[in-house]
Amino acid sequence: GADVPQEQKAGWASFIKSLAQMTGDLSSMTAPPFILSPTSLTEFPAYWCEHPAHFAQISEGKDEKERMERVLRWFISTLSAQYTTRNEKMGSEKKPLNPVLGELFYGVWPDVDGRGETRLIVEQVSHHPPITAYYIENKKAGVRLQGHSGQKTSFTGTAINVKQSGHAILTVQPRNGGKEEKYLITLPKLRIEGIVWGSPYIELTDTNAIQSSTGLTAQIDYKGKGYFTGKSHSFKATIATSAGKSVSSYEGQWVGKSHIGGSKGPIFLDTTGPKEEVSVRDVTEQTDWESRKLWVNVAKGIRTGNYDAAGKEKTNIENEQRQRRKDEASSSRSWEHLHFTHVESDSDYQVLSALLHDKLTPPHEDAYVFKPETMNVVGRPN
Ligand code: 0T9
Repeated sequence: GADVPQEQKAGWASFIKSLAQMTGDLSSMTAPPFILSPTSLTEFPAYWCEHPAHFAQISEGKDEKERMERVLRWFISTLSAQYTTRNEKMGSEKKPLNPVLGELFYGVWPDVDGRGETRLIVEQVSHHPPITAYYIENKKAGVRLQGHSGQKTSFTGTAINVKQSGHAILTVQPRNGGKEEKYLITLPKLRIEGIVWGSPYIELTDTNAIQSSTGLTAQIDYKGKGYFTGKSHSFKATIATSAGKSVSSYEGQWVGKSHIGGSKGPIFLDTTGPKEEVSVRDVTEQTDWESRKLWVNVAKGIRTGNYDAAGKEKTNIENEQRQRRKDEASSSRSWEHLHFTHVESDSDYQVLSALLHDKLTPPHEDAYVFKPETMNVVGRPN
């Protein structure tokens, strides 16, 4: 534990011990203060759009192939935000705040250079296990993303393996007037390394896929140090037809440059440039269920090192939630989602996963379908 503060070394050691007993969901485990983040998991879907121009430009692709390539470019461009932001901003991966059921997060990327405004709506749709549903839309560009995200974690003794559950569906209305296209995005696996030292970071492993309704498939393979390039955070991707014929390939680092064809080919993407963080209304203007308002005192405690205060505030929130669940049970009412409707089997997923020919992908998955009529609803009555 070289990176663990002296007075928290014992706490870190016992946290690592308890990881060995963990059964799939470590979100509710207590961890030593130095590893706590003041940010809730409901904020994470914003990482899908820190390159809003790549998102908007998907629909400008002139044909199916070009649009698939743009989907892949946007997808790869999201990875450094999703998986390395905490290391960049806070020195290591940190344990996010575990959202409460019904927690909300709203954001926007403003219209710049006529690309259109992009809006983000997030709702915590399950607390145990934690599941976050999100909807991102750029109406003008004709591009929208709907998805949900959960995690199953296991401890190897030195690393945490995270299998992501859920999927996302990207819907694209081509600007040239072509037929609407859908893309199923499956999610990569991750490994949290550096646990023993107390400086965790994420490496992506295995593969994920993007399956288009046009028949084209992109497959992305991830490798860390020492495989394709000797560099960490590397990937190779191929786009293939439904007959399995390769159309194009890409390789490089998802935290840096990647190339078309081979490692010496033309630049496909350079993610080292600036990311556009989502704009969020000031806490003083937020409603009670919005993430930053809900957690404001806990976050303040964590930021200022006042962990006792943070702990007390967190307990208050948890007690209030427990009481709500009790009240619901005794009045036989159940919690209702504000922005999403739960469906047992996602019909888009069903169609697209059948095209994917991926034996590892189950034929059915549930989903949280965004209710378009709630697009302008901000917050719920208390
Ligand atoms: C969806 C993303 C996800 C959420 C986070 C595993 C993790 C919770 C889920 C998968 C986003 O699109 C992408 C990025 C980071 C993922 C988190 C990293 C992490 O450590 C947490 C888990 C629950 C922990 O807090 C582990 C405990 C900790 C001591 C290690 C830092």
